[in-house]
Amino acid sequence: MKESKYIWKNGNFINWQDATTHVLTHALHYGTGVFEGIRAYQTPQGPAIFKAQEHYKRLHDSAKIYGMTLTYSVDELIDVTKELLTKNELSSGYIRPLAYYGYKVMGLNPRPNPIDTIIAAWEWGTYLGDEGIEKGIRCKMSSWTRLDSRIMPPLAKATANYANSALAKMEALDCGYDEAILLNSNGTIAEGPGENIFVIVGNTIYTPPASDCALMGITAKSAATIAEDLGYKVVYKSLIRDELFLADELFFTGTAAEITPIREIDGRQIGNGKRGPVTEAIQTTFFKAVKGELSQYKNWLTYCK
Ligand code: PPE
Repeated sequence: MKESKYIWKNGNFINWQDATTHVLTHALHYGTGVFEGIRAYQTPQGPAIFKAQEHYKRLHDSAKIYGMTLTYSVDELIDVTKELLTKNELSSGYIRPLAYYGYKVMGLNPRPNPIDTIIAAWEWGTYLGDEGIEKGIRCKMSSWTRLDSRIMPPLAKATANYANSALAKMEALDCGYDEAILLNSNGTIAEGPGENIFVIVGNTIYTPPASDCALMGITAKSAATIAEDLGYKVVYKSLIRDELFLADELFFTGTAAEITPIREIDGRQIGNGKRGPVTEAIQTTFFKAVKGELSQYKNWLTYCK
């Protein structure tokens, strides 16, 4: 990965190499942390953070679900992020805030430990490959089930949840695919290990609701807004695997994945096996919006200066 100069930790900007932690850090053993993934894009007015408010609000929501009280407010975290991008001289990049139980005592109760907060930012290109963004990727239906709220809260972006995602990701890669799609414990479609999924049939676009154990994606919401503005109908409903096979087009959304078409699932071609016209239209608008080229979406961006 491309290292930057500084990482912010508990109020201070420290050198990237010095942002280390004790091996008995609570979160390292028990996954007791909450995090975010945010992108900043290059715009004519300098780097702009995409939906900063929404991402830091979700960090606070994740903490609330886990009974954690964060040290820094949404506004404080946004200010730090602006400063971090500027100090690191990043014109665009990926931002990773993380709040976790640090080092003091071992044992399952995290609360006696301090909560440490960090924000890192670095250059990060396409998540599923430049070719994937244009041509679409190949997915595997995972043998792993997406965690449900009786086991782990799927709406919290908590570090522990990502062991489930990592298992699904590794399985898909080991089987020669680019990415996984997970069912929930009811057997309907949940999402990818780090992406929401959209299913296009004619002029209607379907995506699973929160109750199907999908993270409420911020990119997903943006894609849905764009789709509606382009004249498509967006419907949140439970979906079965068959509906994916029979879709005209499929795409993933995510901060890292942005908008990535899916061209195949388990050996079955989706639609015409390429990025479809609806996906392309949404993608094109999305990339213009994040780069500050469309005034109607300008409130999605927070500039550093
Ligand atoms: N579902 C999951 C499980 C998920 O992790 C993400 C983001 C999404 C949906 C999309 O949400 P949003 O980013 O708000 O549109 N996954 C983050 C982590 C990826 C990683 O590999 O790390 C991300 O995209 O930043």
